[in-house]
Amino acid sequence: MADPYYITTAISYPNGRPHIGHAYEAIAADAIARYHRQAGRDVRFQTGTDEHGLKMVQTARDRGVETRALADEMSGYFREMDDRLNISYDRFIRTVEEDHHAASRAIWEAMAAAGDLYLDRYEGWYSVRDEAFYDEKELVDGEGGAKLSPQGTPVEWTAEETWFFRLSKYQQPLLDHYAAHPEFIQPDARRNEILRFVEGGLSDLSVSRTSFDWGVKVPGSDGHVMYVWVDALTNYLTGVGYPTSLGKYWPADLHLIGKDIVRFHAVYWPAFLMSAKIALPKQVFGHGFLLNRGEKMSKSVGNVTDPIELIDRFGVDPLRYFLLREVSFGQDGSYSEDAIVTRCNADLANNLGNLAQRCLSIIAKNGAAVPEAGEATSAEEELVERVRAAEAEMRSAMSDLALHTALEAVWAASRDANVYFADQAPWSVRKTDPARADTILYYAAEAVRRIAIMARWAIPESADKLLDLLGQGGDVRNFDALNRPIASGTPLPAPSGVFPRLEMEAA
Ligand code: ME8
Repeated sequence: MADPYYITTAISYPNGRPHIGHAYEAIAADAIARYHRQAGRDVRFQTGTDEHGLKMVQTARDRGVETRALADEMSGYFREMDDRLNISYDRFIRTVEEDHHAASRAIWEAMAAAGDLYLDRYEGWYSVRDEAFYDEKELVDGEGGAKLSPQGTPVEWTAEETWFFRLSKYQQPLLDHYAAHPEFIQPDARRNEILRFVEGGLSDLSVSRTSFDWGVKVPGSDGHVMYVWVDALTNYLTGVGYPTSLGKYWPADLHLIGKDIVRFHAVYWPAFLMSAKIALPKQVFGHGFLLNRGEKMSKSVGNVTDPIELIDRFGVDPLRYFLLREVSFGQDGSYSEDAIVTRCNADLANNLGNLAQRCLSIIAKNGAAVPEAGEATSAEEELVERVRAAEAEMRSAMSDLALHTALEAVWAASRDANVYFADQAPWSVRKTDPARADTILYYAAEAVRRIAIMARWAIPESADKLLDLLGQGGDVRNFDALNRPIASGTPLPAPSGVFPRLEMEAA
């Protein structure tokens, strides 16, 4: 039986349409999910939308629509974006779904049974934009003396009767867990922030609201709905069948989220789980933010990028490749039209695409089947060695979630294969030594096959096209197929370009 691997993204607030930051997270999680599938793991991948909370209520009110109607419409756009991006989710969860409400009630009851919930009056600061409570000492001064959250969002004074969760009780258990499992929070910069925060002391957390009713009803407590983060985090359990069972996918291997919501995932969530006596996820990874030409995206600046526009303009795989290759995974990254064009033309069109095109078009004119390989010279041995080394580097980088480093290694092999091809010049060797030319073409085709398999988790559609052109069936596209070389005599279809050159838009 294959080893289970459960990966989740954050579930997005559907109070507006998705932006490129949402696309980035989906792409990164999808790449990791696909990588593990190719490596033979039994992968479960969940994403979705987080539809409760005051932000949804207020946005719907501002737009003059029902909250549910807003959620339905906007959640649909997130799902459409995922489908356009080839996100291979197993479930797209919506927190309005009945099984999710049942799971949320169950974890609530488990926390109550542990004696960790009590009624009291909450008075303090709340940011609707972040859906987060903040201690007075965390607030910063904004323009005109306005108080802002540490994320720079407006806060309002809130006073109401609510249920509290005994978060303070979990300070030491959390610190012990972080110490015993240094990999629990990654990257290290995020881990250090959380350590400092928890070491500073934890106040009990307000976990229900009475001023609105859009959410999961608190069992046995009329007028209370759960604080949106309680139900939102529980989505990870809903997806594996909780409370009926936790199934084979729990504990999750990876919660992939953005750096702004690490506190919820690395402090509140493990505390809820400890209270409910459920095993903790293995890792929370807080990726960086995407910046538009180095600047934070914001509606007021008017630089929020619609991912659908980028897909229409550049294509899905170029966009995926750019984001995965260009951003050092875990850090912030910047995108711009010229950076996308430059990176994709260099690596996709001029490098891998060029090699495949040249090699396959010569083969097409000479029998349209994978040629026979004669004896390898040191040039072939070196090429084989480099491609193998790239595989080892890719695997090692991926075990640290260094997605960009993994792709860098694969593309270094592609560059080496291009150099091999140009040096060996099979088109000219053919005039004097056709058998030697066949050997060169065989090794070049084999290199393209391997590179396509190694790149497939990042650029699935293009890699599959390359593998189609190499006559490879659907059953030989995973990493185990790297151990079996391409067979001479495999008939090949007529070649066609896989990576069109991207053009800059005329100024
Ligand atoms: O936080 N670059 O939802 P959300 C990269 N509902 N990632 C970004 C980004 C950017 N510019 N902007 C946002 C929520 N993100 C909650 C999550 S999970 C149980 C509940 C990331 O729609 C952000 O960090 O505000 C988060 O991981 C995801 O997009 C959804 O953000």
